[in-house]
Amino acid sequence: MTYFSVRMRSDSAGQHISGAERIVREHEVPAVCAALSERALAHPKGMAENTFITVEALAESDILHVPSVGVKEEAVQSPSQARDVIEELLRPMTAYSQVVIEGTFTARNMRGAMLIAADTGKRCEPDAQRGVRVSHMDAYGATEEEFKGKDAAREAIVLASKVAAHPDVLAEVCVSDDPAYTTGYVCIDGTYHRLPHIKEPGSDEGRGRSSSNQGPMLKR
Ligand code: PML
Ligand code: MG
Repeated sequence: MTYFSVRMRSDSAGQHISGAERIVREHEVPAVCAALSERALAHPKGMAENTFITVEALAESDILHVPSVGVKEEAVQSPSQARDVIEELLRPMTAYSQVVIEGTFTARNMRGAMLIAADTGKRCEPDAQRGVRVSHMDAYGATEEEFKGKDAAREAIVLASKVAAHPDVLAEVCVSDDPAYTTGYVCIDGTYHRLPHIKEPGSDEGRGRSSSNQGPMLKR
């Protein structure tokens, strides 16, 4: 059976507005294209001037099913507490946890995520401004209804599950690029630790990336 990857990204004046994607059956493609383009037009960051939708056929045999990460809500009250939780979780993985944390909060204008080597603290992406991007993913059995509105957490869990399934990824840290969205996460050992108040509302932290949503990934 053929599936289709449907991906949307939108921008205004060169600034990323929104990105989202699905993997669906042929009969769902038109409705999903409509729903994703509506999302770009009605985005809290402003109506997108340009929306790009890519539809690609995927053979069922090319689709890999991986388990969803477990979710743990952390009782975090402030950005500094969030940093402490990230530091505590990363410390057993690398001597460079501060490099990862600084990278998460200070990167600007990257198009993808950083990939940092756990044993050196050095970046590994061939193009540092582009970073690495995670794409072609969806929740198995997700329905159109569930995807009507933006559900940032649900989409982030799908992305984090794909990242976590890679044997060389030890951890992933995320701060949203949406200035109003102040919940982030660190995903490590198959658990997605949700961190409310990871940044102050209105902060441009997390604006380092465009549509990939995730911050540094720590590579084995
Ligand atoms: C969460 O609510 O669990 C974190 C979601 C991060 C969303 C990142 C984004 O869409 O910009
Ligand atoms: Mg986003």
